[in-house]
Amino acid sequence: MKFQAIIFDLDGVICFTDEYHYRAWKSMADSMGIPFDREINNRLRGVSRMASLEIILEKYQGPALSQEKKEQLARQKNDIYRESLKEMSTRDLSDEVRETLDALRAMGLKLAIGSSSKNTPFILGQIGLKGYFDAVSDGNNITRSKPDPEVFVKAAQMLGVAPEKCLVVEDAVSGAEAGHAGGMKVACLGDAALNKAGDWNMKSIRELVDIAK
Ligand code: B16
Ligand code: MG
Repeated sequence: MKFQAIIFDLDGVICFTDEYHYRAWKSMADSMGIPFDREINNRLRGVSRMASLEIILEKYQGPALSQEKKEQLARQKNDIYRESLKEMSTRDLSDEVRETLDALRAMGLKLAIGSSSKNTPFILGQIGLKGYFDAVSDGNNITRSKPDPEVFVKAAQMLGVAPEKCLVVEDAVSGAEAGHAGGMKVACLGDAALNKAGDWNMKSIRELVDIAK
């Protein structure tokens, strides 16, 4: 087999919390009168909370904002986002994702999460995947966000697998760049696949079973 491990992004790959991120940022931006649309939102995929805020503030035209105010705006967004997460359940894990994960595991592959999100443990609990992965590397154990490879390099280290034996699965162009920067091959879905950012650009996550053979 080409790979020993698969490292999955979370938002936009395992579950579709990306829509909740969009709505929460939209609500924060509207409250500040900042123009924000889905095109700008695509630039936030895989990017950390504070770096996402800076991208949104590119369109802000009012008086300079203190660091404290910025942290308050990020908190405001996260509070709205967490309310949406509370509504999530095992129904938010699709059959195709669950069946693909189980098929890959049955092939003997190690499976990990590599997400920029600090909410990763909460989300995994909500969708019934707490304790499922062999390693979880997320926004709580990194200092540099995607496109820096840190989150994936740490996941590979936790698994004890060399980067060239890891396949990263991503929906964000920044995440695909992070995987490549870490010396890994990348299979893309969604926005990153449309932008042909991966070594494989998939229509369905089920394609991983053939890619990993
Ligand atoms: P949080 P991923 C990323 O998760 C999201 O794509 C990105 O939109 C978000 O800003 C980032 O997590 C941080 O999330 O505010 O929950 O810490 O795609 O890397 O799984
Ligand atoms: Mg993502």
